[in-house]
Amino acid sequence: MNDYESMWERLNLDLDAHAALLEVLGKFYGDIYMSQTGRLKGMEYLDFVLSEVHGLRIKELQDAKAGGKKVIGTFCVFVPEELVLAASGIQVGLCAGAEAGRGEAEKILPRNTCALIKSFVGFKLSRLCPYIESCDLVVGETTCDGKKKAYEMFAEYAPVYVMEIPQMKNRCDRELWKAEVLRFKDRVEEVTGNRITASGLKEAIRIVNARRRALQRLNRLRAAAPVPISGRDVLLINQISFYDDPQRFTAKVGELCDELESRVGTGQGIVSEETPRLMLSGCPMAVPNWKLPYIVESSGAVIVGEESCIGTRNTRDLVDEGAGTLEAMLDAIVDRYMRIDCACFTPNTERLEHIVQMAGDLRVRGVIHYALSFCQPYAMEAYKVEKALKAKGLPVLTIETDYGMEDVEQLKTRVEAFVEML
Ligand code: BJ8
Repeated sequence: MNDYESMWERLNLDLDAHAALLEVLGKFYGDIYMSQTGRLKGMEYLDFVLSEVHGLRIKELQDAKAGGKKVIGTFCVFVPEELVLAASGIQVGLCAGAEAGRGEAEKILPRNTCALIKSFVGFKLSRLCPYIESCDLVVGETTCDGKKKAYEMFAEYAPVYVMEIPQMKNRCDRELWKAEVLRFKDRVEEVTGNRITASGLKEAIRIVNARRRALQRLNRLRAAAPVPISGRDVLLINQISFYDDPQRFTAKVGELCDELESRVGTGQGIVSEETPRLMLSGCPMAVPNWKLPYIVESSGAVIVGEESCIGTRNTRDLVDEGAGTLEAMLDAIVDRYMRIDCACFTPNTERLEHIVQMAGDLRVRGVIHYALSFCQPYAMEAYKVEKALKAKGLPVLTIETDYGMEDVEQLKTRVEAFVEML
């Protein structure tokens, strides 16, 4: 048994099922990522992190825990990482994008539950996720009904804490959200045993903003024509931002952007300038959910933006760094997170405005709206998104799918037909 296997055994993973999962993941990654040509040298770091996603990164978490740090897992970009970092904790994203564990999940969840929820519940019940097993606290949130109710069940298996997320954006909703941020601060302090100070929070805000700025820079550079990096690679970078050490990640993305900048400077692209530019909009694509981007980019188009929580919804807004006192910094955090335009809000007109603006800025020829099957908030909002984009003369393809591979051929036919008519 190698070192990682003994670590996974200590974490009580199902070793055989876990080995099978890693094998499938490796093959999938090879087909979708390593088959690309003209990748940036900077992607080697991301390939390495992904290859060690259940290895070295988990070892780092275990070593940090042995040194007294606490690990806090999340499923939603509403959970303010700044507070966890300010209390010397480590925050990791737990959303899962794989089908493994679905059978176990369906024993306790209705079959008509979205794949993302089934995936995280299935990973826990099947003992497949070393991140969940490393967590001292798992933070849920009252966004969609499916997640809200799933956390009640999840709490039977893991230490769950739920944040209440408002559903509207009136003054009373901001008050509720502020109270929730303060309640979360207390809980983080209790779990970590560390008090959050003004200087600690200032530094945490700086660290998380720096990561957002690095990803914003990446998004600006990828928008060049010809397109200098594939949508798949940018999605992977965004996915890894939820797992990796924030400062190391920011430095590596900075290096990758330097390389990208010189590529853009010399007019080098990964596809010809005539290749139709598309944008994805909708549900988050958690690692290793690469199905749709792969289909799109092997159908003669290139993805230049993701309007999603694993994309610009998570990186667009910064926390105001001008605040000096702890109270003012907490207010700045409250305000920044209230700007998230998740489809769980009503009304949610700012999302439509952002999508139209983004499609214009990125000069896309069309938008693919992506909702996971049984995700009511995003599937319903697709109607308004389509209407807003069509009013600007932009074609939209609406897709509902899950993590299964059964519909790949059917999706490919639809995407190819869409790309052809652009
Ligand atoms: S802020 S998008 S990360 S809630 S796909 S579980 S909505 S039924 S993920 Fe999300 Fe936070 Fe919103 Fe972003 Fe429910 Fe839909 Fe499933 Fe979803």
